Amino acid sequence: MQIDILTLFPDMFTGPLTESMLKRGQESGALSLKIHDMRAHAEGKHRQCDDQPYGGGAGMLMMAEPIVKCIEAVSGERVAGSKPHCIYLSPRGQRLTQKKVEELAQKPWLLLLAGHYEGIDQRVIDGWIDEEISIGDYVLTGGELPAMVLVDAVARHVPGVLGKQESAEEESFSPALGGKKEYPHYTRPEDFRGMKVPEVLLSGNHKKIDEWRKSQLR
Ligand code: 4FV
Repeated sequence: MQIDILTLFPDMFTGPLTESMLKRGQESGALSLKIHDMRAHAEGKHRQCDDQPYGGGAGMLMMAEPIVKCIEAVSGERVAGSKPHCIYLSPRGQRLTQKKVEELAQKPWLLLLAGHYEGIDQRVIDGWIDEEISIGDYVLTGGELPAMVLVDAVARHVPGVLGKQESAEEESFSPALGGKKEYPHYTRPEDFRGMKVPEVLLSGNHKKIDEWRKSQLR
């Protein structure tokens, strides 16, 4: 899977997308993450990317041109005919769920647009965005963190990203658990400061362990 992220703050992605699972996913070639600075596509010596909202109101808006020029530059990078599935992260979007995550993980190419300030010119959404997605009903300073959340959640379902010992199968919200929140987990030591591991988990009786785990789903 290829994921292109459009942002005015490319340095924000160093760290979250370059460690652990996402790092391994890129090294294995299963995942290709590219960060694009939209300011590089802005006109004029000041490379202006934001301006005042028509109709007045507080704050600034991201202008359409730098965004669209960046989308077109990125979309044009691959074989003709194939285009990325374009997502704008915004509080007005549909809520990101595990179901949506697994749907997006089937796509070969995603383009994530991270807005800033009060948002972006609506004409970009109307003309170039396939869907708006929200990570929750609260307002952030930018779409960068939501983009990272989406990349992390989706990448786990891309074959070759999770190592063998890691599984996205039996976990919260997964079909394997009927979409429920997963059961409690324990590891060594058996006795941690007097707090014991439930006996059934030490029994080796996998039927009883499964029954107990089913009883603990939320
Ligand atoms: C957001 C969210 C979010 C709104 C204005 C960025 C901010 C600023 N995105 N889920 N919640 N975005 O708060 O996705 O441009």
